[in-house]
Amino acid sequence: MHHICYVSVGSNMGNKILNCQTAFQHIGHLADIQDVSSFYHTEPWGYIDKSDYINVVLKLRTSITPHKLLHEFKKIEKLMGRSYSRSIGEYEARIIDLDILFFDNFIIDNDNLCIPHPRLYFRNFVLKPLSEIAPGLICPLKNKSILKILEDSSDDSVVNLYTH
Ligand code: PH2
Ligand code: MG
Ligand code: MG
Repeated sequence: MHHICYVSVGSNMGNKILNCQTAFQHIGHLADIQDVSSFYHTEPWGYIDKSDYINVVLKLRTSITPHKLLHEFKKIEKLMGRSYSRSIGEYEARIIDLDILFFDNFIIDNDNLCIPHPRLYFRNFVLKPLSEIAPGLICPLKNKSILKILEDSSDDSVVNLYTH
């Protein structure tokens, strides 16, 4: 049984593009990477005075379960040197962050895993790259397309196509 999954990849430390590309290689061992959005240079969302991010969204085809995928993503984040010292409610700089956005049309609401990702509706850094590769994808919770969610979002944080 195969599943289609959308993943947000972000980095705001070190060589951000290279960090994302390294993550793609690791993810490629778990899933078929079927599509990759452009890289976006994004304003830090949810905090002030932090480094800008590079963000990108992937479309995956995989036979593993959402919980297993989450577990594997945490392993990749650790392997790549991410530290987790943040206090609750605060974001810290990260080498790599891998977040599951959608997994087929599953709706999961556990302590450690929530799909669709609960904050995607408020984040241009997710909605812009996602709308590039999946504008017509319907969110199973909102019953709206990604394009419509982007149009309806009031986030005004800056998200630009990355150019060298
Ligand atoms: N991730 C966060 C918090 N803020 N801002 C941007 N621009 N990109 C991110 O990936 C990001 C963020 C929490 O994971
Ligand atoms: Mg995140
Ligand atoms: Mg995360």
